Amino acid sequence: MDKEIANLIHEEQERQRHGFELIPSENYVSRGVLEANGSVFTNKYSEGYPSFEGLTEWMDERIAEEILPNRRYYGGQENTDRMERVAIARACRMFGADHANVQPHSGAQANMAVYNAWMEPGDKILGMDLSHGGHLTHGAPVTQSAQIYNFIRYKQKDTTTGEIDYDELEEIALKEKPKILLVGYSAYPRIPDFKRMAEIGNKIGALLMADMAHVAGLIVGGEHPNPFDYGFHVITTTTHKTLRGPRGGLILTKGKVGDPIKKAPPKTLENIPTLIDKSVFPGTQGGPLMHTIAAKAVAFGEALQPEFKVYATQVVKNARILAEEMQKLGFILLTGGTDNHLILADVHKSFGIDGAEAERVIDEIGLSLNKNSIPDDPLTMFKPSGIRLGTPAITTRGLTEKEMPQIAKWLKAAIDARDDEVKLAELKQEVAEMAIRFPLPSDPKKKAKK
Ligand code: DSN
Repeated sequence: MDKEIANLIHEEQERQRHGFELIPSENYVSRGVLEANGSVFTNKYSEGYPSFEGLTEWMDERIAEEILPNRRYYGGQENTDRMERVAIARACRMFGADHANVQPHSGAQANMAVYNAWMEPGDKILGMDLSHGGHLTHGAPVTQSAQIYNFIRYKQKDTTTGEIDYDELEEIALKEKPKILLVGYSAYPRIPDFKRMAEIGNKIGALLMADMAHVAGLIVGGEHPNPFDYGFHVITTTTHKTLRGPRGGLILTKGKVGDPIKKAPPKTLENIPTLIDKSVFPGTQGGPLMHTIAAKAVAFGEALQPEFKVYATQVVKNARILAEEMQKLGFILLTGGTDNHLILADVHKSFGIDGAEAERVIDEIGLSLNKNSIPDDPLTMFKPSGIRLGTPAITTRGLTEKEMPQIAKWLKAAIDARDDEVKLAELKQEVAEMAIRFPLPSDPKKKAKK
């Protein structure tokens, strides 16, 4: 119907098929997720919430699918209600949460909704410094969150190991008494000490918030600690990274579930689920994207299957081996390696090239990754010292430890051939030849010949 856009969709599909995605925050969704995301639920307005009645029973039984009186502002909700309840039930089961809000349009919206639920303008929040791995929405000066709230920072003590300076963090927390202690990062290859963080936060009565956008799928797959096991109160995440769903956000909470339409309850930790529901809608969002929630539900269903555990284990194994192979070829890695799905390399120190140039030449051969600042980067945001890459997407394509040495060799070869267009074209051909042997999970399966 629209040739111009259809052609661009086709070209993007071909780009994805003929290359490999190494951006650690991206993934390839299943056909089921793609179809739900493109479904007629996109036509529906569903401001408000379904009934939360029987919430704990949904976790084990199918009564999530019963039609119950809802808390919506529009009619025609018999299917959206049941679908959103299934999504909530699956989200709670994945993380062992008491409640889930599946409506945030993105991770940024999820974080803003939590801040808005718990803090007043000007209140303090303690999070990781941006250049040490924190995210934009953790108070980068250019964001709205930084204009409203007062962000204070902790850092890594030693960037060769990635160890966080917990003593400094405790000192800052006791002095500043932030309302929220925020753990969770976009460019950090190690696992934080959730127990120590929880102890520090509890000393000052802070809300313990974990932004697990990058590692959510690893938590569900048993390859990363679950902050709820250490007493955290809130987990925010995106749904499209290691969790392998549609682009979107999700908030998981511990506490007592109340009625989001009634007057706001007192700001206590117990009331967090309801405070957050009210903060998502009507606090910070309007109509939820019901087609995206349907696709989230499909992805959550997939993540609850035993195969997803195998996937998460392979993601971590692939990242470890890729990191080792890169080190053999001279890449200097921040923190000396990885414990999760992502790798941060200082290409400036390794090869005298900046991260933007490395991103460009590696892209030219069909491998996508992103330039990234390193802690206290001597270079600029647009031409930083580092590159960031990871294995969630290539593991979905079916790559295992067998293919990791080749990926590392291509990364180094592209950097070496940065001024040699002929060599770069040869490398692109090699990448494409391997990539087409590993179809996208959403590609139609070829029928066996009779
Ligand atoms: N933009 C995401 C990332 O790439 O890490 C974080 O939201």
